[in-house]
Amino acid sequence: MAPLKAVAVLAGTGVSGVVSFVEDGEGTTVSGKITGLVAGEHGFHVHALGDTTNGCLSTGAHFNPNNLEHGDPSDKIRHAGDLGNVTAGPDGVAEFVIKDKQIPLAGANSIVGRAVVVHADRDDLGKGGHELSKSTGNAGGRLACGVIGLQASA
Ligand SMILES: [Cu+2]
Ligand SMILES: [Zn+2]
Repeated sequence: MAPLKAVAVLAGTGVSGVVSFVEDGEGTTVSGKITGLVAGEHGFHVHALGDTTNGCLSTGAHFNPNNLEHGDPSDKIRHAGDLGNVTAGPDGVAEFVIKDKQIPLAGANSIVGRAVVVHADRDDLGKGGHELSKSTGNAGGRLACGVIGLQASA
């Protein structure tokens, strides 16, 4: 089977980027570049809905097909959409490659048609002790988002 490919073009106020997804037999590789960020870590998730009619607010909560609490991507207890943080350098650019096994591009838990969101603040990965830690990682506002759509496979 040829790898499946998808892409999301992120748009927001002053923040933009492109995030690519490639699924092969090993899982999904997420690679991207986001510009216009404040230097430092920013929560990065797949949200449940591909609805941007009200900007990134209408993309819903973190994609969570197994009804678990928010966590670190390496945790057993996590939302499927929990991809941790991306880190922007002093130039405001985050470039990253993330490998994950919970975000397929086909099948019952496919992320195609959902959205990827980058946040204002660091995701505490469920461990911050804040009232929002176990739901959102207390990652703050939604800076930019994009709907994940299929791309021609390689
Ligand atoms: Cu999010
Ligand atoms: Zn989450």
